[in-house]
Amino acid sequence: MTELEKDCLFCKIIRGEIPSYTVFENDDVKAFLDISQVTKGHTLIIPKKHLVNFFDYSQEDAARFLQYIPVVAQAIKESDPTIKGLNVEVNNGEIAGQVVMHSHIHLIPRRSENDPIS
Ligand code: IU
Repeated sequence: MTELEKDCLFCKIIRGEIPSYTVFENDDVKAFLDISQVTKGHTLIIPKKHLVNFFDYSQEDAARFLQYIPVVAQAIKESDPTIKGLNVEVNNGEIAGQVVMHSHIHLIPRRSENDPIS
């Protein structure tokens, strides 16, 4: 394990050193509830490989990890009949609002036009 992986918050979540509520998990990715949910069910999908953001992805990484976005989106929608839609958001780089430097994709369920959304 590299020093980066040892100290990375989301690598610690993958290793189970920090608790999280898992929504979906396999050998490639983990999806878990965001600690500060914009709407109920706000989920983050992260690759188990430590990639900083999309600027770090090879084509193989993209094919391997991003295929799970619709899989998790469908699972979230099917889990709650009040969910009518879902935003998929990715912040790449500090200037774009990225705070945690381990790649993550936000899945934010939408139930009404008045849902708070950041
Ligand atoms: P951002 O795209 O890097 O800005 O999003 C980081 C997200 O990680 C943000 O929505 C936080 O609420 C979330 N998060 C978390 O789920 N658990 C944590 O321990 C920390 C941040 I720190």
